[in-house]
Amino acid sequence: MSRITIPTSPFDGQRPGTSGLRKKVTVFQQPRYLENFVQALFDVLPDAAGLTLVVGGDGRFHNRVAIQTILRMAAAKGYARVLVGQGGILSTPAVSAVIRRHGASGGIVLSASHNPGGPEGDFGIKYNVANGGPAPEKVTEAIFERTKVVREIRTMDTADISLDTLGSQHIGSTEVLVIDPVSDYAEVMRGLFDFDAIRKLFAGGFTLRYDAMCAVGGPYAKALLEGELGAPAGTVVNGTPLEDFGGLHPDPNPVNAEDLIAHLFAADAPDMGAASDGDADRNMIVGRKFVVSPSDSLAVIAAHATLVPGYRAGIAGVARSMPTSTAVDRVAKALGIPCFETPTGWKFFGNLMDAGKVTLCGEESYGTGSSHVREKDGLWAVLFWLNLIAASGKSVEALVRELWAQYGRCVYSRHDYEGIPTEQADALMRDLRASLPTLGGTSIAGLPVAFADDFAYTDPVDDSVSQKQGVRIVLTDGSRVVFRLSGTGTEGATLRVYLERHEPDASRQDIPAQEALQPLIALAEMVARIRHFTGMNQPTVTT
Ligand code: VG1
Ligand code: CO
Repeated sequence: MSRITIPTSPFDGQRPGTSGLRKKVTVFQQPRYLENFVQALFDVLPDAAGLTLVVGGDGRFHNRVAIQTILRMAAAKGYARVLVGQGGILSTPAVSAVIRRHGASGGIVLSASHNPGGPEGDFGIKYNVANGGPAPEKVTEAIFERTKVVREIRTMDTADISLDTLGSQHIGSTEVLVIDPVSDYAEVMRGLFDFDAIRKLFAGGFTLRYDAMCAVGGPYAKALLEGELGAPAGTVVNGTPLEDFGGLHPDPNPVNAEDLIAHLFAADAPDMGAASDGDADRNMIVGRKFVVSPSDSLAVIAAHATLVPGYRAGIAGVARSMPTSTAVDRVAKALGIPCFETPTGWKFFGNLMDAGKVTLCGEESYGTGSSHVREKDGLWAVLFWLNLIAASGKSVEALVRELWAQYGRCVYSRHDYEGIPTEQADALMRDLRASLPTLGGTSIAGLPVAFADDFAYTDPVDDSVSQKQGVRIVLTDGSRVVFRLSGTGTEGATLRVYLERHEPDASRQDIPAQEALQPLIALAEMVARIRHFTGMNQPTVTT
């Protein structure tokens, strides 16, 4: 059993996107593709002597193969200890919890999150730092630079270890500890929520349907909801992680989780519905015959946080990604706490949480979380809602309607145009950016534009600057249209168009979002010429 060095040459395009490096499984299956990236990562990290690394993934196709490769390389790097989830399984928020609870120096998450899985699907890898959160841009950029010059892979010539047996094994002098994927995470949840109150809620007949979408959220949801909180068996559906997610697209929104929506709109609908994504960091909350927008969910959580034991003392501040609706800003203002606006991607929240500036964060893309870990956390959000319902005695719909009554409704929608040839998407953004200086103060499609810019962010903690984070066109009444290209896709480009309009008039708050947003949809087409550049007459996905 010895260290070996394998010669290699760089692969193009190993730049991490919004959340790690994501490519087709077939790309990752190329000899040395994963190894090069991991070597580049290990090359930019300091010496690993005495340090602990956490490794786990969402169980998708290629997960086990990748984990064995990484374990051997981690041993060659010289880690004292590697903690790996049993079966190679760890949800993204669980990786974050394990890093923090065990004082690890970092962790590797194997997931392409909400992207489809299976041999024809996607795979991904992401590095999290010692605070439990995604590596900041300066680290991901350093890794990318290193991938361009990597020439040798350092590994061990050892057999695979058993990922299914709990306990300690060794690769060289590195201890590999296979851990229960749920227990650390469950302990964090017990410390935050009123489990007794939630138990009483279920005992009193409250019904929930939690759709884990055949992804990694299943074991966590089953253990906590059905195991510990007394929800009846069958509350968690699609609860066994499958390598191809059973062919589902594990992206919890009303389009991909249509089965859940159908159940919540049926005559015998449960009181609440919920779903999580491939790596269980996203969540969708649904009331009986009532869909909750993620931006509203964040605002409701912020407004009532002190009803939950872990947040009883109040929240320090909130943060949202720029395209997320301003609903939470309004709540923050009323609470007298700061609200930060960051670029898209959870990595931008880490500094704010470490500095104690924010407690809660969220994104419009079905991501919500708090400083209990440094990732968004799907089941945490579901438990938060259950705790709020238990403590307030109000339904999902009532809590959202109360928010609208007090602050007005931020009518919101996202239009995705998927699979655009990259050159065409780039041309659209280039033209749009070029037109920005002339838009402020004019009227487009009859709507008065206050300003138009390309969002840039200066991190208030370390002063790092991130440019070109999305084009926004803001009207004089605060309505907005935002354009950006996805940084998580693996095929062509995806254009995301985000639409927001504030509706204070209660009598107009039930107008369907697409109808209420029609003027902004027209404006988006006029300024960006989406049809011209994409050849598409309508979005591929509307949420
Ligand atoms: C998308 C979402 C973003 C989210 C990211 C990772 O990124 O818009 O809000 O943080 O996915 O989520 P993009 O660049 O495709 O818009 V997950 O659950 O896939 O790790
Ligand atoms: Co995810």
